[in-house]
Amino acid sequence: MNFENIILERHGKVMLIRLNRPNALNALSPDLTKELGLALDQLEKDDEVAVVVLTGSEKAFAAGADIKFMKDLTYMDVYKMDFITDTWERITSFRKPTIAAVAGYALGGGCELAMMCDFILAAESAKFGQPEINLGTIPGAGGTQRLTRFVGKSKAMEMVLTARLIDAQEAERCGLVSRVIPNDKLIEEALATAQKIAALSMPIVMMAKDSVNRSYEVSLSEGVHFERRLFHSTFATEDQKEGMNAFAEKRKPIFKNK
Ligand code: DAK
Repeated sequence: MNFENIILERHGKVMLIRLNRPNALNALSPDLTKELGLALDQLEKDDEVAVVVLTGSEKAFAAGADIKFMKDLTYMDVYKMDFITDTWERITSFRKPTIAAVAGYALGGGCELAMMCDFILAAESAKFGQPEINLGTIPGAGGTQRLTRFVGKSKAMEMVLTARLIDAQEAERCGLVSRVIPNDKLIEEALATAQKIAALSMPIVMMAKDSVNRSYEVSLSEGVHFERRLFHSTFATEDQKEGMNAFAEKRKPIFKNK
């Protein structure tokens, strides 16, 4: 399938998706988010793809939802089209690991999209923010919820109420991103990280992702119970036998995704 607003690059078992609306700083238009959803549908079924890395350009991961598209929409328009829910959130149901590699602006919906990925690697140039308040609206793709869980109430409130942007270092300090990487190494490092995951047992990686994500939805005891059941089930896989036998035999495991 041909896409106009995203570019797909295959790197072995890793698919790099580049958001590609350079003239609008990758503003998330309906066409772009629709293409992203369709691409993820395809990649979910593709056994040759183990991990997805989502990135933008050096100047912008994404500067938010497309303001020029949104500005004249009415309440009935956004309600009837189920604006955002219909396409944007596909990435949150994607079962394989997703890494956001963020350089430049990740604002509004751009920050929200990055937070929907499993983890964020930030270039030194990255700037995160939820500036919707300046436009007379509020975050609509999970910003008030996910940001608060990641960085805590005080910083989330300040960012949402004042539109203050935070840089990569501050984002790392407060737990929004997992690591800060030199600008010229971002994609290389994101791909290397993704390759490391792609070399592991895919079903076990998916269980680990499922279990971490569960912690955001349920109580601690329910979450630990869920984890325990998945942990037990790993012992029904050939890859668990291979992983532990390889350790005992002092060799590298060869996982078969079984
Ligand atoms: N939408 C559309 N176009 C955008 C854009 C955006 N979000 N951000 C930038 N652009 C366009 C600019 O208009 C400009 O286009 P031309 O004028 O050249 O045609 C081009 O990209 C380059 O931008 P600038 O000339 O502004 O570049 P600068 O380097 O000077 O500034 C900037 C970069 C990122 C600081 C600035 O572009 C900026 O402030 N952009 C807007 C950032 C923003 O406010 N993001 C939040 C968007 S709102 C919902 C309703 C709303 C939402 C969600 C849900 N529901 C109804 C449920 C809101 C979500 C959002 O994300």
